[in-house]
Amino acid sequence: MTEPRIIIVSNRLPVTVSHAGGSIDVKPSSGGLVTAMRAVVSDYHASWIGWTGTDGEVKREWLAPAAAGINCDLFPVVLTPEQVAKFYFGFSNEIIWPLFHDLQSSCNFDPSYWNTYVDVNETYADVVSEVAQPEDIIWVHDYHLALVASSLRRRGIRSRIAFFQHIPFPSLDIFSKLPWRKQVLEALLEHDLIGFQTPRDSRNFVQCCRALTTVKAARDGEAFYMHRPGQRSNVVTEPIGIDFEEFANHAASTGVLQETHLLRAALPGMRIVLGVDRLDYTKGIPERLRAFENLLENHPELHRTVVLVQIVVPSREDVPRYRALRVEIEQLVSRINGRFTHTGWVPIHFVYRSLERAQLVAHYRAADVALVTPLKDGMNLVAKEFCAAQVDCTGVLVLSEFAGAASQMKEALLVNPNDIQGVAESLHLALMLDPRERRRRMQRLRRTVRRENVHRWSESFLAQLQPYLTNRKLQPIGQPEDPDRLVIAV
Ligand code: ADQ
Repeated sequence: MTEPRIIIVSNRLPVTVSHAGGSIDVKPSSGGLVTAMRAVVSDYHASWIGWTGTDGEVKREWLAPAAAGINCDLFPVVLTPEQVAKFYFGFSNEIIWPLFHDLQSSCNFDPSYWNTYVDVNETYADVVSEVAQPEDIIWVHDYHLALVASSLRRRGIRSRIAFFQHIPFPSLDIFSKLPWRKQVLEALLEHDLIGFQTPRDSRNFVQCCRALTTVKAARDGEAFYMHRPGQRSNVVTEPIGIDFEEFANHAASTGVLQETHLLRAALPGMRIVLGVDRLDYTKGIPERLRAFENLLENHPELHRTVVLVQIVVPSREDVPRYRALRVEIEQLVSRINGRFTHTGWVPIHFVYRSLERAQLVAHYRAADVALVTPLKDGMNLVAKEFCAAQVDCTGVLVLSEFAGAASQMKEALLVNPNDIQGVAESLHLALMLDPRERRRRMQRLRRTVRRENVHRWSESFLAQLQPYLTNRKLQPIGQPEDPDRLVIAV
């Protein structure tokens, strides 16, 4: 029997199309989901369905060179300008994104967003039903597409469907604020397999289902069986990883080593503290800048010896809140630099653009400390990429306890990103840490990141679909023999 094909469905394709001045530009997309999935598509016979980021025309043949490059067929979803406004900028970015990152006061529960969200999920389901064969595995990604599986089920599609949530899943009291909470949960329960980044996210989801739907939940270790007559799904925790070998080998390459020397030579005698983020208010960039300011305030002996290199990749620039964040960051950088700069020493170097992979890896290698302090984050791949690139094991990771990565990366210095003084103290500790202790911590972190890599993540996640028969109305194989053995609790 041939291997089933994996149909990846995500909001964005791994390529972005733009129509600039009458010509067509096709570029790689950025962001954590795309980075991770691009690394694993070649492990499978895969096709990828998603939007290309434009509301203009898209022809499949324009995507062919990119598809050949990642060894995966690409199928574009076409959205109208109104759909982009209400589905992407509206429902996804003004409701789900802030709510699921515990920022409910930032939500705009505009009722017109929901209808467009339903329509656009139907549009994705239209493309899936054209592309997928019954034996294919359909793998839906993230909160933009919570309703695709239920639309496919209504069309009678009985293929195996998995869902992975890259961002956090909030607690019941926060999730309950969503006016369409029941519809979203009911739709998610149409998947055979539902994966989350951390045990806390899985528990939150199950607790919401138990409180707001009629489903019964049974626990077995860290997995949950969700069942009601004629329907069953498994909920699992599967923390996403990175392509460790690719990052580590790249970091050890001559090209990156040269780039690293150039970076260090440009900052002679300096200890380098590094921040790397997509522009987003969940990443805690202003709080981090204030923590660095606090360090300089309380430790004048560090003046002229340490710099913060903050790299920000532009994101969602059409959204006023993101534009305002950029201005806030620029003003803070300028104020702090104005306050502390001496001739020959500028404390904060702010880079606002996407970097080539080699340059990014060189920054990871050159850094003495990575300051990864999101206010809340599903996982955070930057923390893992930094460790993979630390081939000399000389760097220290300071990591927010609210990043999903914190549940795996215990040898980092864990901080509360809202505690400006606490972050400054941990940063000081990181800079002072004895080289042997740095090495010990980094070696352990690298072992974890190597073991829990992105290939293992996708294999292990998809393997949990195996107990299911293609026709999900049949009893799944591998159902626990003695359900009483399971703890019915969350
Ligand atoms: P993101 O919120 O996009 O992902 P993250 O996990 O940090 O966040 O990934 C960002 C990616 O962008 C990294 O791979 C990084 O290398 C890249 N990047 C960042 N700055 C860059 C720059 N200046 N130039 C080039 N590349 C840059 C979402 C969730 C996360 C989750 C991922 C994967 O919000 O919590 O970890 O999905 O599941």
